[in-house]
Amino acid sequence: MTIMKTLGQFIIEKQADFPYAKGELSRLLRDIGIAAKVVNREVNKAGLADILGESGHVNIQGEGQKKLDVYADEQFMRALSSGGECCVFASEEQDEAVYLNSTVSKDAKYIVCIDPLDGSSNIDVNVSVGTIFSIYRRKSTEGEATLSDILQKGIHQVAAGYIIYGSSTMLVYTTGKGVNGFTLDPSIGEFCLSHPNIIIPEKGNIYSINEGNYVKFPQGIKDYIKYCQIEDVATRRPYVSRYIGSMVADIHRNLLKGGIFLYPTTSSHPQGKLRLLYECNPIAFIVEQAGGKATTGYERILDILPRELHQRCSAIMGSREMVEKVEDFLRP
Ligand code: P6P
Repeated sequence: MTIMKTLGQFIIEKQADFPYAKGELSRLLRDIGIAAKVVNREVNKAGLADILGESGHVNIQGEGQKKLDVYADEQFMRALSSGGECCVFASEEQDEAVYLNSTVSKDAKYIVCIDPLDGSSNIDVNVSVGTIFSIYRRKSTEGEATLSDILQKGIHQVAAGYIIYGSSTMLVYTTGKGVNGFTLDPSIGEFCLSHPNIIIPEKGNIYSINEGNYVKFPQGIKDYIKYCQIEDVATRRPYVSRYIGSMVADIHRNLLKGGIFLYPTTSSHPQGKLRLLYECNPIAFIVEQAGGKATTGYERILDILPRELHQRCSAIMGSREMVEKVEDFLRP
């Protein structure tokens, strides 16, 4: 009989990996897990409740905010501000970072960058969506945290993860010692360890890219797409094209099966479309911890020093050999 291990039990067990840990990060991860269960409940009944559709607001990205976007943002901010371990909450849905200086959070050491509901354009058509989060320790040691505490390189993340609200709801995270996946068991309301020590296959035959942008891609990306489509038995080509348009879903599939996810620069998004702090950095940390590679096509994503909160970057992430092949095509 397999021993069931809940997220909470796992977090506490792994806390021993950090000798000086006093439980703050464990409590922070627990708070995220709680908010994820609340969001999951609403996502699962979205079709029934009056929670579909547009909220009528537009976020800083100029994107129409869905009602569930706003709801998810509120739930994570509420859980983190009441949990007392988070001093700054930087969200895709908030123009500016939220500095949680309440009495509960006055000694908080952690910063959370989050995309509360990624892929939200898919919500109304019942396609998987996700939450992506990234956790840093503040660098400053006194006074209130500042923007420079948030704008840290991805290599300084202490933890990162995503929740995928799909055919089942899973929470996948890393604290820098491997990647583990937990599936929500609705009958007991607990995330249970279902995918221990996730390793992405070195090679894969799935490529995920929005080929509708073909004419806007750099030539090297166009050449790589054609490479994927050429028949070659030895390299299992032509590859399989799979693109959901929900980053968490595309990444999760490629993480388990092997493959590559590409959101390169385009003529309409010369910096790339995806956001560095709460999409690319956390996913890059997970992909690298699972043995894969995550670059912009030219440099390691985790080495980028952010200049601004909602900075964008291009993303080529997945099975190491596949990412390196794209880099070859992009090399002058
Ligand atoms: P496109 C969703 O809006 C998102 O941020 C990611 O989840 C997804 O991978 C990407 O944008 C899809 O963008 O331009 O292909 O629709």
